[in-house]
Amino acid sequence: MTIARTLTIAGSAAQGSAGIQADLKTFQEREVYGMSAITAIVANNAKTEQGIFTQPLEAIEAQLYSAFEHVGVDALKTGMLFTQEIIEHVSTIVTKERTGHIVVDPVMIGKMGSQLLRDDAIVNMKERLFPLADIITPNTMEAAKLLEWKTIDNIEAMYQAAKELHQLGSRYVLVKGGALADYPAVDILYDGNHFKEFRSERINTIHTSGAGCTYAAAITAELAKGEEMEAAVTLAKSFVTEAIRHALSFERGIGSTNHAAYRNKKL
Ligand code: PXL
Repeated sequence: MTIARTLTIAGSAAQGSAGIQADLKTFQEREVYGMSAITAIVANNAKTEQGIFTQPLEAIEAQLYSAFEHVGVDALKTGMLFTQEIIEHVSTIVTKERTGHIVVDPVMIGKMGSQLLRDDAIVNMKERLFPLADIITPNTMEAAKLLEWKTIDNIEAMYQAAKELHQLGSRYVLVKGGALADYPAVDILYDGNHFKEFRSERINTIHTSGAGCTYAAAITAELAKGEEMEAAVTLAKSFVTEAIRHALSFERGIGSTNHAAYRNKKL
């Protein structure tokens, strides 16, 4: 039996909702084979002084080669890369391996406030990683930061941002508007010629940890299976909308998106 193969290169989110954990759960739900290369361990905890444990470059490299050499990769996604050195190293290896599809989720700050990308590494992400990407998936905050704009707080600005971000070299740009107040959840996909809007109703919940990771992981899974980009984003948008609609509260602040919700909806 064969199965589409996916790899996430990202941080481990110990509380289980985001990062590697969200990606692997999503891969499983979408029936692709999931692999991981952990760049850092994020374990925010009031009892410890440190919440981020970056992995050595050799450990990241070893994980990447395990995936590429022992299994092969049809599509990969990057999430938390944190430092200039990690971005440079991952970009070099990914270029050499000439992998299938590449989804770059330029995560910068987690829902719990963890810093996931150092400020001095934004330039490396733009210059080294974006040109390799089939799609980049910034939210409005990340898009503004990438473009050095103050804010993006309306849909017209999202269109303009998609246009300008496309010039950084990815095949597609998806600007995600989930954080825009007073609008439905609108995302804008741009391929350099055409725009396409994806809309879903706004769901009133604070339990959205992992939403961005889950969305990008679902896109990665569909691309690995050979779907076209628009179809991949359409499916992924439904997947993440259901994950937010049926989000999990653990009654201790922000809870988790529910990765099993889309499957249950289909039953
Ligand atoms: O949701 C963004 C995110 C990505 N990656 C890791 C995280 C988080 C949020 O907490 O911890 C590792």
